[in-house]
Amino acid sequence: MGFAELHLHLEGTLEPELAFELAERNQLTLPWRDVDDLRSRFDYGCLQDFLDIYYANMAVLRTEADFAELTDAYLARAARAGVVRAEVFLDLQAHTARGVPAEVVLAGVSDALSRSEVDHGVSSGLIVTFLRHLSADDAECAYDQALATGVELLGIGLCSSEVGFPAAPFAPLWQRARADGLHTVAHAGEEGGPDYVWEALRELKVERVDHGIRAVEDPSLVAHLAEQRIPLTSCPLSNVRLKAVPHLAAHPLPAMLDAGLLVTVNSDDPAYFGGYLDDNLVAVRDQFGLRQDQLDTLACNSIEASFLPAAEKARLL
Ligand code: ES4
Ligand code: ZN
Repeated sequence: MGFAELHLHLEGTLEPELAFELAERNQLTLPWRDVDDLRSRFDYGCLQDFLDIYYANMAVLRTEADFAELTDAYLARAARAGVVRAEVFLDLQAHTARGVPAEVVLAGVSDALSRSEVDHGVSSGLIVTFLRHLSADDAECAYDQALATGVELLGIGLCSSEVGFPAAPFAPLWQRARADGLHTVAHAGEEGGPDYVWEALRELKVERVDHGIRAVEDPSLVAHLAEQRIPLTSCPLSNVRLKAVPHLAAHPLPAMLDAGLLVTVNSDDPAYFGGYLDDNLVAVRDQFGLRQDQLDTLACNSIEASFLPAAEKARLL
């Protein structure tokens, strides 16, 4: 059975080799000597350490072709990982803020996504993610720009620095997107505790929670998530690299499965965290000795948690 990848930042699929190739093509200088120097920095103390490098590397993405190439490279790799459905995140504001127009970004990404079913056998959808360290006004403005391009969106999401940046100010935008017929998600409970997950559910009324691993610290939240079948898109290798967990053995994935949560495995920023969806699955299978029926549950969960229409889900299950 195939997997749906539901927590994947397109910018986080920028492999060092492609970053240097694009830098040369666009006559830009990256702040690293070479590919090895960049890779040597992939040992982060926390989420912010990673985000600093992630935003710096994005500077090389300038043209429609750059965005299409990045997206297509991910889809090709995802297909090899067993992905049949990809609902991908795009940090639009990180590009418009440095002068790349929304039309350029979205034209490149949507061009690659529109070919993905035929070229790679991967059905796809695009979720524009807003940066929670910027204002809600900035997010509204980016949403307007995205809609103005006419590119079809599957949903909106919230990401970037979590702790100290409340989600509540974004509630009007989430309400607006829902009224526009879009799906809504948000990162919560990665570095922040269970309160951040409650806030995403109560204030933003999200359909899915990205990460959400710290929900396990609050039994009443676990009960609510299980009862409502609200999906949690966990990213084990990401959590290890960003020190959200001290080591893989301490990851709550088995506890989440045992609690009957609709948990999925995803790769987050695979170029930065040591692997794609298949690498994440192998890591948790080997660490926890997951049985085939548990791996099947993860695959079924991912399809169920996707935003595909019911008939499409039934076809893939
Ligand atoms: C992210 Cl791991 C993670 N957390 C929050 N925001 C992000 N953007 C890209 N990766
Ligand atoms: Zn993420």
